[in-house]
Amino acid sequence: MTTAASLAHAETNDLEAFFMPFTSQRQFKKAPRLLTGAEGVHYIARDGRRILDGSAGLWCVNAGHGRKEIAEAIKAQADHMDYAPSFQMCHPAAFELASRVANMAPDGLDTVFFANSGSEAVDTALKIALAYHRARGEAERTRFVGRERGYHGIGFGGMSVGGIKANRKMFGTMLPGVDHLPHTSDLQRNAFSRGLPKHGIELADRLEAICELHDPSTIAAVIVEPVAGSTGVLPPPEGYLKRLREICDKHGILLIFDEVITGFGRVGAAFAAEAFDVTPDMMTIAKGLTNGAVPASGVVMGRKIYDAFMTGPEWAIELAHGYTYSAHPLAVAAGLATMDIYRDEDLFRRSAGLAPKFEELMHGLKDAPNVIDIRNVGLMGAVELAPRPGEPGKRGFDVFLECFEQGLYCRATGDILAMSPPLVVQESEMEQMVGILKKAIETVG
Ligand code: PXG
Repeated sequence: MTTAASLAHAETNDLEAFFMPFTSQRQFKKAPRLLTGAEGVHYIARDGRRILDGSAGLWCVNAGHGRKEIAEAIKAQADHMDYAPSFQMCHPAAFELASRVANMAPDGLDTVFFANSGSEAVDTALKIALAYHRARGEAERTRFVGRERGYHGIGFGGMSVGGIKANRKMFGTMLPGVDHLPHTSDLQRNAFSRGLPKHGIELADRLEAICELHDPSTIAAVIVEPVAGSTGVLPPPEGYLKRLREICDKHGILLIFDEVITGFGRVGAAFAAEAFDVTPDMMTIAKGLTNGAVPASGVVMGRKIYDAFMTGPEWAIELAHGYTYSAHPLAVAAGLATMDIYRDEDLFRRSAGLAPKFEELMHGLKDAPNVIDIRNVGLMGAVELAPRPGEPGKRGFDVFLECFEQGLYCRATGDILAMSPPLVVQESEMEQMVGILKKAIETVG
């Protein structure tokens, strides 16, 4: 019989069959980093070592690992009803989760479409933008604007509006009609910023230039992460998101915030939209929606978008879009249990309360070797290292490996180390995490 305990101790003797996502396969398979347990802010490695989780998994385990309430909710749902379709049928809890999320979202965002991953949520939001304009008689609005260094997952839509070079260049074909705003990293003017950088609001004005170039009536939507995550934590310059909002409003363009990382407390409020007081027309959400326990994502939008589709005969399908697993019962059960934890433990406020200490700790790395920038907002932070000549990304990868040796899991993106601990982290655990990161940066040199 396979039990959790036997799985935890299973010997893995053939790693070849799994083509791993975003992984250096050959390096990994020579020296695999296998995790077999997780609890609170720790992973347990296969050799029994406790590894601090400095990244909340992949920015998703906001309430910490091993939450019994979530596991029990998933089990109860699986015992009761494993699966229910959400095409022309549904189950009650799906509506409850949609309401809970809508209540948590900024005023005016009150309708949720469910999908399974951030990538699917992004593709869904882009498609809804196109269909919304079309439904209102503005079918010529087909263009999208993303941003350099943006990450919106790896579907064709998300890859195309995304701006991480490495994720695009090996595939060639992209969605047509996409422009990119400049990224907001500015090490000359903003290095070692705490919170939102002072300089760069004018970068939002590039949207006006793109509007002039194509005529704004051809642009369906602008999509940005309120804080760019995967590229190495780029908080928005002061005033930048408001400026984007104004330009979108002026030209009838939908503004989409990709809150896959920033949602559910990561920046000290339910959503970045709330933290920065800018309300988009749509928000994509995933990760923290279920605490990472079951894949789930969604698009949260205003009633005006939903209502635009409610034309035609009542028996007709209003939006020809959806997934077999939209609002999957296990995901919904995990989502509801997760929402309870966020509420009962007041985790978004807790995140805001921890942020100053996190900021102080992260900026304490300033004098470590090769550090050229540190930035942070909420419980997201990054340390940027100077690349080794001719080997961009190698120094960051070496620090990542050294961290793991020393008992910390964090994410490396190029030569940037990103930290996003679970929101249940204790101050002493943040000290340990940043302490290991410091030692690793010093050891690697
Ligand atoms: N949008 C944003 C803003 C994301 O961060 C996605 C969409 C795609 O989500 P899915 O569920 O399709 O992966 C993401 C995902 C990292 C890292 O360490 C970040 C993500 C995924 C894996 C690793 O930077 N973000």
